[in-house]
Amino acid sequence: MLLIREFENRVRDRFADDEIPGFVHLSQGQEAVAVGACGALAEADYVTSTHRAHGHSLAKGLDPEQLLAELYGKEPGQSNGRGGSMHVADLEEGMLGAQPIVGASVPLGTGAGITAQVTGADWCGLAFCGDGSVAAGQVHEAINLAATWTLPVVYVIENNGYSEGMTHDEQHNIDDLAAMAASYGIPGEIVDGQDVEAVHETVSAARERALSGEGPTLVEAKTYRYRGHFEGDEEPYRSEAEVDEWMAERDPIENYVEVLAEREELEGDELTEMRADVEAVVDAAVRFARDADEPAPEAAYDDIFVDPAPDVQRHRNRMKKDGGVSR
Ligand SMILES: Cc1ncc(C[n+]2csc(CCOP(=O)(O)OP(=O)(O)O)c2C)c(N)n1
Ligand SMILES: [Mg+2]
Repeated sequence: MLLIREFENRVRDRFADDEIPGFVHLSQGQEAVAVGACGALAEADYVTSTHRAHGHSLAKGLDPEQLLAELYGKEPGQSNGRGGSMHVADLEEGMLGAQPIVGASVPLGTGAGITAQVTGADWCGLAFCGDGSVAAGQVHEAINLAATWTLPVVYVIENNGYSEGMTHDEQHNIDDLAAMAASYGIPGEIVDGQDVEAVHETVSAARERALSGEGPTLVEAKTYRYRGHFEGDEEPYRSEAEVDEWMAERDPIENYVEVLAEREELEGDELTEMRADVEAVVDAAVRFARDADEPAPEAAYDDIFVDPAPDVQRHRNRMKKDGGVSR
């Protein structure tokens, strides 16, 4: 959680200084969901993510230097700098991809479940999605399919109370999104998304259920994002007091530090050392990303479909007034 928090502090600052191109969406405040959920997974499991993917990526084990290089659009990034913040993918680490299309992480997670079932694999898929995505049609289709086919998938809704500038009530007619689970005939679990151990426990049980052939679980983690929807968001839809209150009362890191201290599981300088280690890791990541090479201009056409599929071209020709003769 410390690594995610500090990594995103750097992303915030480097973005403000024009070093990171494109858009960035930070997940600060939601670290316990990413860490609790990914910590419950095995290395072989696959996750799918959203436009707010840095925390999920780091928690799944992606290399911070490579991840920051990807955000910088540099060649050593996981997608060779072609993806950036909203398209991070690393198949070796089990990260099937951040999806900027709201809701798209869910059918991708169902797809992982189909693959696992068809191949008889002993891993499962976990799809993160936001509260806003639950209002999208493809999300219901994908969860319904997984429920009907008893696929090994865990769906984790990060309910941070906002979908861009829309509040929960402007978008949903139910208070708890986990209640949707009843319509698919699967368990729906509500968990405190600021409590890393609670998330870990809930997702562990859901994973166990998935792997034992009982099918998917819908987990709703109630959480909060500290930063705007994107960096630069003026946030007219909420008050500073609301943000301050969550930061002061419900911070997942500070609260867990207290829990560990009470249990005497955090001793002496351990926390200070951990913070220093994290600083060193993110400092190195910034240096790495800054110094990394840009992709070569001549590589712009690598990894893309240059020629349209033959069928598409045939249909397009039929639509031309001269029947495509001029081609
Ligand atoms: C299909 C689609 N519609 C709209 C958008 C624009 N958009 C990007 S993020 C977002 C809000 C998503 O809210 P939520 O799912 O709650 O995720 P959060 O941003 O809170 O993490 C919207 C509407 C999009 N990217 N894709
Ligand atoms: Mg949201």
